[in-house]
Amino acid sequence: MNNLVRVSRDNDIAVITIDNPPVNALSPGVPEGIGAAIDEMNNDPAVKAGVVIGAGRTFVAGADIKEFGKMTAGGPRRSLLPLLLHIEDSRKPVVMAIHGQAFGGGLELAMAGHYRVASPTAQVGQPEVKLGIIPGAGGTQRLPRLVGVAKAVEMCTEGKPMPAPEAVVFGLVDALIEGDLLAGALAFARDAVGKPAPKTRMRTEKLGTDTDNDAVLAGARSIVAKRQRGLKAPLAAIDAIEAGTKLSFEEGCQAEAKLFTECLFSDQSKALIHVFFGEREVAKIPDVPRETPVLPVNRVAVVGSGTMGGGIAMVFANAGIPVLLKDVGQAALDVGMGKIRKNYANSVQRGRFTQAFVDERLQLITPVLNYDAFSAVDMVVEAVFEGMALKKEVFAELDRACRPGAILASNTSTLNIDEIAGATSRPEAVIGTHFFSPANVMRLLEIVRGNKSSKEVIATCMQLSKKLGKIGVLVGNCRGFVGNRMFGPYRREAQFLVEEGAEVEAVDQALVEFGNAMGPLATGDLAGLDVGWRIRKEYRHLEKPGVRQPFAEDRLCELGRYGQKTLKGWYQYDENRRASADPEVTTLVRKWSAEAGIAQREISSEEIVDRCIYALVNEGARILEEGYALRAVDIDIIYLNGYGFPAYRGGPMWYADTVGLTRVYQRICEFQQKHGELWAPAPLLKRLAEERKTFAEFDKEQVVAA
Ligand code: 3H9
Repeated sequence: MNNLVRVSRDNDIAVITIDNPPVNALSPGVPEGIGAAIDEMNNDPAVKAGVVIGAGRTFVAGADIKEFGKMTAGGPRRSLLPLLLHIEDSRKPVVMAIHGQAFGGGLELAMAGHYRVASPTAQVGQPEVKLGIIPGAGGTQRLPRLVGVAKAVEMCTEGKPMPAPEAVVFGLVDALIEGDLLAGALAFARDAVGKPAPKTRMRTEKLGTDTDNDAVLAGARSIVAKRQRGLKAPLAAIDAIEAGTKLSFEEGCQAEAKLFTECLFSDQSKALIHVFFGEREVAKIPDVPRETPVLPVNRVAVVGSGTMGGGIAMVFANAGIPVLLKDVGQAALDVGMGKIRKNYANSVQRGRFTQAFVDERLQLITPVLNYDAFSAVDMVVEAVFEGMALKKEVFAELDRACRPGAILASNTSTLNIDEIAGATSRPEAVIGTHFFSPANVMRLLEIVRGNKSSKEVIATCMQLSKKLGKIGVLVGNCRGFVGNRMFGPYRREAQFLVEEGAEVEAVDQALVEFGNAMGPLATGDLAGLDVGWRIRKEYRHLEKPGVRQPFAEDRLCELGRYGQKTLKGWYQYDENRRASADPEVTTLVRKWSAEAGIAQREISSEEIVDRCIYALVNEGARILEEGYALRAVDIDIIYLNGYGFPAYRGGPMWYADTVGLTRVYQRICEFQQKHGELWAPAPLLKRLAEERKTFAEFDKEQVVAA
């Protein structure tokens, strides 16, 4: 035994407690401790059965993910399989008592017990696929034996948690324990004494026939190919489960181990593990420590009931927070509320929410036409039309209407938050909360720190983002903040490529094959090409003379081709907004390029990807150096959650690390020679390339410096 696992006695039952905070991961020492505890139980004649339970907030969240990096760097490979066989072969029955989560190796551990009982709020799952791996401790072999092949495939490919009550229905959990879990588990264990203890690996009744399984597995492979395009782990999980249906348990475990190792050593897994820790890292702000006091956010208001405002109101309502939705006229408010109702109705239709849930949420949204009730709210999110004069007017109004201490947030995507804060007498209360469209769906929330935003306001918004189901990333106040500032050069290159001879579809296709959810030109059509056009017109005076600027999109806008909303943009659209290539666009762009003297040439998909993605990386490096993002990983998390960048590539900065910064830098220098100053390499990129370092190493240096 060791201090990570302890054994106590409740009369004739041994209680084996795993105590490895914060989540009882199976770090080195924990499996050894459990093994020793099982031995102690079996060797003690006074003990008749055992209960395994987790201390603290959870059962076991799985293998220690930090250990994977050590393994792939040449460290020892630890297998849990022998321990799990040891538990399953225990002479005395073992009851696994689950609260919180039994995830990954935690569920594999639980399945090796003879019985599983759980608190009603517990969750079980095999989320390994989200880390680019598959269950590696017999999960692909034991799970189908308990829940059947189809459910096991679903759990291992999607990685979603299953609530305990559902786990009972599927036979994964034997009983729910209301009230005290340990007391219930002890009673269950006493009842099991003297009865034959079922070993999961010996069970075959749910394994199904080859014919049934072939159909299930083929169906799952085709779903994965569509929904998890480019990901290797879900397919590997299906292969491992298939092996379990055709081979013995031992052979199935061998097949699983081989596939697990292949996945673990893949770039995809390394990227996804980077994302796992990155999502947690972004919550850490060096000068806003965890213990910073947070302000209460129990009632909020949203100003502006347009698409963004309505979506933001839904986000708060979905989190159970009452929200006032304000607009200037009844007609606008009716349209806004109508859209919210329609969105909710669609969610009910798609089975995402129940009607009762939606009814409750709608009750939480109160449409209002003035600021009268604003004195009672803790936070306001302004989401009016993107214009500085209007924003200032609204903030001056909020300053008058809101109580001291209320947070005044702006959903601006481009404007200067300090200038907005200047319209109030309390700039310390002002902050940017940049939601992404559709706000009720997209996970990203850029939290824009103004010069004077107080630490309490920052800490509150960071914490609130989690409550809202968002991932909050703190960014600095520069034009476009982090996400949109980088998106500019990315979309600029996409346009340049078309102006130089690439087909519109070829540009989008290359980036979709890279793994992006959508190509840059199709994204422009979706968002509305006129949005960027208007902004560019406003900022034209800032463009450096003699530096090449893209023209195709502006010209398309001059022809009224604004994208999907006008059914014409880079593509043409039918009435259902289905896109097809538009030969007119090709003709027009070729003509404009000839007039501008731009030589036409064949462009490879490799060049398309390099130009667009390295444009992101170069701008990202500038942002990092200028301090507008805290770490490279913050930029990655922004791109994965707000811009459809493929998670299995880890984000643009991580991707650049995997390519090698020297190579990225050299390619950028080539582009600079061919295409001019817009491609001047970021000084930080140059330095890291010369020092043969990575952005990940840069992040570590930052942490040390802080
Ligand atoms: C696996 O099991 C493979 C097996 O098949 C065996 C193969 C041999 N390891 O998320 P939180 C840290 S693969 C190490 O903020 P919450 C986390 O980084 C694993 N560390 O809390 C954070 O640290 P910090 C399969 C872990 O309450 C702290 O714990 N399992 C692990 O919002 C708190 O985490 C999974 O993929 C871990 N396994 O959520 C489950 N888990 O404070 C992954 C967490 O320094 N974990 N940490 O930033 C989760 O889904 C959530 O953490 C959980 C709690 C829902 C459990």
